[in-house]
Amino acid sequence: MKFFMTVILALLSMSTSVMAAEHVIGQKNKAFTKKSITIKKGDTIKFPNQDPFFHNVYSMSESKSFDLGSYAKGVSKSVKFDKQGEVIVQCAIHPFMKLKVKVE
Ligand SMILES: [Cu+2]
Repeated sequence: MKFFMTVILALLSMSTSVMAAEHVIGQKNKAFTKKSITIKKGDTIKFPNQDPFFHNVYSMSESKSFDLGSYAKGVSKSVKFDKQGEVIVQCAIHPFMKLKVKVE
């Protein structure tokens, strides 16, 4: 009985990790490749820099604040969104760059 419970718990934890999706939003031509995105709690967004200069992706939103630092072309960093809410993502180098992430 205990063995079956262990198996079931293992399967449950596997299915939740499979359900968490990874999204990709690049920085190209001084803009995010999407203006807004709706994701699920636990999902991850990858932010590859596709411009031949630096970007610095960050957010000061209440439900998720982070600063990925400035990084060059070809480099990609990811953020896991573990709380529901609306997150405004910006670039510290190009203040007009804006991405709205809705975490459901
Ligand atoms: Cu930038």
